[in-house]
Amino acid sequence: QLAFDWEDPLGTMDLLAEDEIAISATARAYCQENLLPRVLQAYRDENYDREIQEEMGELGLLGATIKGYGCAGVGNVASGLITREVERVDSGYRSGMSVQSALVMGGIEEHGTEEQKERFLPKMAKGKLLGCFGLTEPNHGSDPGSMETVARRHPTKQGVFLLSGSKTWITNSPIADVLMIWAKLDGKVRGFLIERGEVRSGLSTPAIKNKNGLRASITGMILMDDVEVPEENLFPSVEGLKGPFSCLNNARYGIAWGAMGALEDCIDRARTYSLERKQFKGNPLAKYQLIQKKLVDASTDAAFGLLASIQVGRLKDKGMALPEMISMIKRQNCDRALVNARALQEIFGGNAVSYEYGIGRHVANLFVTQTYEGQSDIHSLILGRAITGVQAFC
Ligand code: TGC
Ligand code: FAD
Repeated sequence: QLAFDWEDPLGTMDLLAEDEIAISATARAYCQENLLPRVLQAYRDENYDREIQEEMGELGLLGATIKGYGCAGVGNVASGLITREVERVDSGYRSGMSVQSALVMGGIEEHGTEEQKERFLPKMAKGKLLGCFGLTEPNHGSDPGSMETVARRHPTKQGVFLLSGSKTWITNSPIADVLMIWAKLDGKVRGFLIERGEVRSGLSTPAIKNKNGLRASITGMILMDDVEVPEENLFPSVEGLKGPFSCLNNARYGIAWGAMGALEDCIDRARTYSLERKQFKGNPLAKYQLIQKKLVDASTDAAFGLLASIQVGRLKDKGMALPEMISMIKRQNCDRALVNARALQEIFGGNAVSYEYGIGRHVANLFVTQTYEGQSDIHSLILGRAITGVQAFC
């Protein structure tokens, strides 16, 4: 007997292979049993538990699409399903994982030498080495092409570069072992890997405290004053912004999935609350049409967002996903998740203000997901350029 399933309104399970369903179930069990019980305290204390990366590593969740080097080698839809489950708990946990997996491991896989891959990827896959991705600077966020961080050749030591400049709003930076830094060498953007354990001077990574969103992840700056980096830690072939942007394609794709996980959790929480909370003659809030409409709007956007993510994931597996497609799902899913989460928050009345109900945490987090990896209006301009052929950035 077919029946409408409010948790999967458009029957997306039918589009998934058996192994994808199994991977999603494993990720869900881990996230609900191990991350959910921690998140309230972590969010209150603004604390990121470093062990989470090792737990994820044990389960094969880190760098999951990479083939070899101790990684699981799963498809892009399976990887999206993992991301969705992590962000169902909290965007901050997904952030820590995305930076490790999509940005740093993905960047090394795409641009690194064979020696760099062997040196870093197996330990990163186990969560033993933690990475961060340094692109944004205090004066250049949406426009990283104007970055001021520079690399120059050491005046006396052969095969050594000196990195100077500052990066800000960098997820994982205060605790990262491997810092992927994008800097200009002879005027061209190049990628360098700083190994914290090898640095003798000139590097500091202060945490940025008192955030009002993403409090369960750790964020900081990267301050560099002639930090020595050996030549073997330079990406040898990639030059220009396509270096960092190709890493961002993978991370933006993951965020599109993750935002749907957060929205689905908001729907679940708001639905339960609306059935339990009674106002006016003992009626549950769920009986009122305005409440129902909020739930319907959110469910529809979550279901459509999921379908779009699956489609782009299938194309990605075939090497046919274009950056513009990823911009479209990143922008749409983050925007719709934020708008709907904000509307669902109203269902909780005054209780929405309490940490215990979880909805305010998602709303605050979803503002950040709409902002990082290209703020939504920036993705509008990327898509506007693709549609009209005219660029409107400046
Ligand atoms: P533009 O002229 O458009 O492009 C410069 C070069 O880059 C190439 N390119 C891409 N390559 C691969 N994938 C993409 N998505 C690419 N987009 C551009 C392009 O082909 C060109 O190559 P070439 O060979 O001709 O040099 O560059 P622009 O300076 O005009 O860029 C404008 C714009 C808006 C597209 C870009 O700057 C942008 O996307 N800004 C947003 C910045 C951003 O997303 N920052 C993210 C920082 S990392 C982060 O937020 C991590 S949060 C992680 C977490 O905690 O989860
Ligand atoms: P700005 O570039 O100053 O933009 C401000 C506003 O102006 C935005 O709304 C933007 O859309 C708009 N705007 C800018 N230019 C235009 C234009 N031409 N036309 C119309 N509107 C425009 N970065 C990293 O490199 N690594 C990380 O790990 C990382 N993690 C982060 C974690 C957190 C918690 C946060 C908050 C940010 C993180 N970021 C990271 C930085 C993030 O990518 C940037 O904040 C983002 O790219 C926006 O840059 P900005 O903050 O400088 O804003």
